[in-house]
Amino acid sequence: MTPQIQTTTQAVDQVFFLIFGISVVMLIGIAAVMVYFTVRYHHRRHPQPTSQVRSHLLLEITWTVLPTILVMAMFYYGWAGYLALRNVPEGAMEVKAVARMWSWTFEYENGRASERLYVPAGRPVKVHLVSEDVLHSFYVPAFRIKRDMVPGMDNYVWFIAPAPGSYHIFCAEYCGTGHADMITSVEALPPEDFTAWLAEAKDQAPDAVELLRRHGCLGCHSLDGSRMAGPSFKGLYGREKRVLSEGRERTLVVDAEYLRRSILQPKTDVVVGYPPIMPDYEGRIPEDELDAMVEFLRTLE
Ligand SMILES: [Cu+2]
Repeated sequence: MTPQIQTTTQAVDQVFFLIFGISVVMLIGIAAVMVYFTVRYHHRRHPQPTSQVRSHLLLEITWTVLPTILVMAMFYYGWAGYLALRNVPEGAMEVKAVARMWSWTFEYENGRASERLYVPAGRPVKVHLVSEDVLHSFYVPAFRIKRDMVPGMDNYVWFIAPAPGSYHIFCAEYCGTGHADMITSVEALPPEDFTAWLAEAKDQAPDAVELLRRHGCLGCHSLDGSRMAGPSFKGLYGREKRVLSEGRERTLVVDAEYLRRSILQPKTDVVVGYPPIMPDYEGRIPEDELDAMVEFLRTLE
């Protein structure tokens, strides 16, 4: 990597402080002149208007040209900063960020997936933004990047984590009940640690819990019986549940067939007391992974 790359943090901060600086000078300057004029030209000192000036060409030009230069400068640096955010440096590592109600999955080029975004420190990372359901927004305050994730639309951000450490990722677009649960992090590792992390577990098949996490199930369903946006997985299998099917309530016993149906078409039989908000997973989960997850849920009775 070239050491001269400007980071997104630098690109945004420079523009921010420029505009902030201009604003402070204007605020203080205008307020000071206003106060001075209020005192200096108070009507008790000047009961009658004394000035006969109708227009003043030089003044008119000055207060037209100066602000124009100022706002054009702000525009120029703002545009340059925007381009810096859109032009990904060469050699960036590519990752796919998948957002859904209400969890994140990060997928790497070698097929590894994780809930947190692991990156090598000091290297540019390009993040492809994919939403599986509604509007979300990928927001990392530490790197000054925030970009909406629109279903069906390709988008991206890039950043460099300057040093190893943990940096917050938020969803910055209100996306429903579990919106506040969409907190995760960028975990920047020293490059050699990252390479080791990426290689590890590459060949071993993900276990069922990992699959549940990867497909976002654990964003709404707990494994320990605690109540989240959806019913807990614990103690589900084999129990009788009151469900709402096409508007009428009925009782059914949770079996493998019901679990399958509730993943693929969750709105068919919704457990009473929970809103029908889970998205359909029809066609989005490979058959063998679905089997593994259902099999695992049966063991949680
Ligand atoms: Cu969201």
